[in-house]
Amino acid sequence: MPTIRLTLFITVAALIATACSSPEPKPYGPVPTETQLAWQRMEINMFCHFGPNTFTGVEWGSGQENEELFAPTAMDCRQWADVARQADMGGIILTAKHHDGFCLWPSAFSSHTVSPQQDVLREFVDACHNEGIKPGVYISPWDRNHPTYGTPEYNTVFANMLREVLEGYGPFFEQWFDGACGEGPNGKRQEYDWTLFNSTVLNINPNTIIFSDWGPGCRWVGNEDGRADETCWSTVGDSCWIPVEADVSIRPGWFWHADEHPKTVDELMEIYYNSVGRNGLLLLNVPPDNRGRISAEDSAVLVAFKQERDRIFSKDLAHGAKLHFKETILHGLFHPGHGPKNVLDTAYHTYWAALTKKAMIDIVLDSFTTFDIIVIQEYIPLGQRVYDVQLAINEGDGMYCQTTLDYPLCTTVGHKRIIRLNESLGYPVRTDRIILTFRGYAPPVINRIALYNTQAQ
Ligand code: FUL
Repeated sequence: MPTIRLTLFITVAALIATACSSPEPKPYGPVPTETQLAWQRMEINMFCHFGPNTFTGVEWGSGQENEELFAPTAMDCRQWADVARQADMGGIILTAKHHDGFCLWPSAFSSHTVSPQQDVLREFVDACHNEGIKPGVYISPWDRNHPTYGTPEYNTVFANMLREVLEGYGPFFEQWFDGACGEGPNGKRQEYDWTLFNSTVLNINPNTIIFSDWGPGCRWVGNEDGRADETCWSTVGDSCWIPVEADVSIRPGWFWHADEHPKTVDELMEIYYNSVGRNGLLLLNVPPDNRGRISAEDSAVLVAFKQERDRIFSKDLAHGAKLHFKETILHGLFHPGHGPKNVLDTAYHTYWAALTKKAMIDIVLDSFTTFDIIVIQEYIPLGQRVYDVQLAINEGDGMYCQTTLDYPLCTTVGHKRIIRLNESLGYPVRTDRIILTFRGYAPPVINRIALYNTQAQ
């Protein structure tokens, strides 16, 4: 047998032996906790900035505002939860304390709060539970009101506030810690005791995702435009899984202001592609107005945003496709029970687990089909592995490579990658067969590949 064929034979035999001896693929690198996985799969959540700023027109209150200024005329937290549900957002995070220090619950640790009769946090949590929405909470460490801010004593005050909120109103699916650290009334900046803050939260609610600039539950995307990078890893170093959360407001400001208006559906779709479509979770701020309700303008655009996602993503053009392997015997090998056909179903826990770090999938469609979106999902319970994806298609008279190593279809995939071909290639594709080639730091594990046409009626 010539050497080359012998080598091929030995390689294939070794791969088959590997497949048979290790039927279940093992995790690679850091992986999400179950809580992080459930959080990532929420994909879009609502942020609600609400407080004295809603009535004064500023974005950062001084902390000296009169408590009576906070006077919503027709507050209805159930309406917030109802709007969130209609827009397919499974969680809402409320600013229970913003930088002005005003507490939306009657805290025993501050004199700058709502009255016990006006406990917004209570109404919010109850409304979320009644409407099947998960409540989350933003409690700003920066406090422009508290007399102890800027002294070591404040860290204890803040931990007490956390305990008071989490024990009295929790559990919360997410604890949001803003990174801002300004001066307090004494002109001093606080040295935050993050170890104390995080341990206080996790000792009370171990299943809370803690957001901050660096985690530990999830981390800030690095801008306030809702935009993740093209290359977006949920892994940090060799040992941490800290996925990205992309926050942005539906309006120019974080708080409601009478003269501001919401973004358009097209702008929200762009944000969606750049956040959820790049392995991030989108946290979309929808600020209640001075009545204490989400404005009709904002809820209308949110519902239209959901309808637009449904319109585009309800018809998977790869549904019912066939898969070819004969030309890619080496790259077509997979773990028993985890074959490539699993990428075509919608079940989350079925996936294709390749045996080689470079792996191909060859999808044959029923007929020539036009599409301008490819969605790919890695099965992240086994880690994030892929760093390069290439595309080749049948152009009618044979396979043609659309992308190259220099200009791959995408780099990272992660939980969800939505590739807009009009952006990456400059045009939609019309074909009856596509081959995707994945390169990973470990053999790729893919649970979904789908094709869509944004122009379809
Ligand atoms: C920022 C804050 O300073 C803004 O007021 C807002 O809360 C935003 C979400 O985070 O850092």
